[in-house]
Amino acid sequence: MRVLVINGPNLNLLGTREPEIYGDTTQEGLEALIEGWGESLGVETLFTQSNHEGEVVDAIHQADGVDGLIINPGALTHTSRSIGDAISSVGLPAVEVHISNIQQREPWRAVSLVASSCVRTIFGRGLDGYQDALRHLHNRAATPFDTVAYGPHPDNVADIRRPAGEASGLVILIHGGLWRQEYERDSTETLAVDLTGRGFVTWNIEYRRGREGRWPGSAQDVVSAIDFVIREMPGMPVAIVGHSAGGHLGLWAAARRPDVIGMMVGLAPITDLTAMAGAGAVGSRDAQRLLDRGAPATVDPITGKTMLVHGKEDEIVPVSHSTRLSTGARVEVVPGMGHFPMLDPKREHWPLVVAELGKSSDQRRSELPGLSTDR
Ligand code: CA2
Repeated sequence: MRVLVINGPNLNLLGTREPEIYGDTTQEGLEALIEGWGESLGVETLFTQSNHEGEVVDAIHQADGVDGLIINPGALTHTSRSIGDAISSVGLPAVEVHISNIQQREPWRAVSLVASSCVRTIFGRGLDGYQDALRHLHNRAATPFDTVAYGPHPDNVADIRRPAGEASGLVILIHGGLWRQEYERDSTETLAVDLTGRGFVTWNIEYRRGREGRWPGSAQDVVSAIDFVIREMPGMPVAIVGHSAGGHLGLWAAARRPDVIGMMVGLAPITDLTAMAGAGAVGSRDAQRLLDRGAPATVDPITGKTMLVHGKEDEIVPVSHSTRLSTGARVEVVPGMGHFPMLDPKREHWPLVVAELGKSSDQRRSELPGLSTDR
């Protein structure tokens, strides 16, 4: 796979000015980082940067022999119709990336004229946004999916991926990201692709975040997304896998639907908002906002049907969020692991999760009359 990375006006100044917004890595440094991220995914990366709108358009037209684009059009994002048209005209999947959080700066930056020509817009994640964009392009090439609306809000969507043969069960994935606007379902996509390859239908959900989300918005959407898919697939064994804040949402939602959820897996889940709010670390302010809006201080496992997997070295959500629930859940503490490797199906925790999901769907199929148990 080959991906062309296009950076627009002023991005050649990276690392020289406004480090509080754009960091201190130079354009050259950024391109070296992206090249390395590409190599670890088996994706070849090509680069171009221009301060001129017409040259950005030309670069898109000339993107021969590439399978996807990553584009940060700089301030042209907010003014250029021709860049969006050029992207649409070449018919390549393009991911729009912004280093800064364009939703939380001047109002004119929140408007993107290229977004509707792109398959995803990633913003406010710093340089990591480029890595996430590469991963998204890689995942979308690996397994086809459909995006389905489960409710009226633009964030009420989920990606469904279906296995080649008969499905052994349904896994609902809930991404994390502290209920913030800038973190979306691309983070759980690699797990969804892996599980689909193992015979599960996967339903990787989006939900309202930020001001419209948090509590109760995010939680209401998660329940709607679950109800929607189980109505569509009656009799299918159902499991939830939620990471971080998605673990919090999953544990809460699973407790609301205990008879339909066969297994709840929390990957580095947040289970105690009071502890998180008081820690004075990343996520404290976010947890406090949920508490202020009436979220329950703690979430509990559904006994006998919950597995919590947590890295001992988790730098965002301390392992105590899982170990405090070890009487009601199977808790696996993984030595030497942090918060984000939980999203990598190549890591050592994943076979444990896969085995648990398989066991629970086999058991569910044997309980449900009329469903064949042999696959
Ligand atoms: O956040 C982003 O990545 C932007 O696309 C960057 C553009 C800005 O106009 C967009 O609204 C958001 C500007 C790039 C300016 O880059 C500089 C880098 C270092 C020093 C000064 C400017």
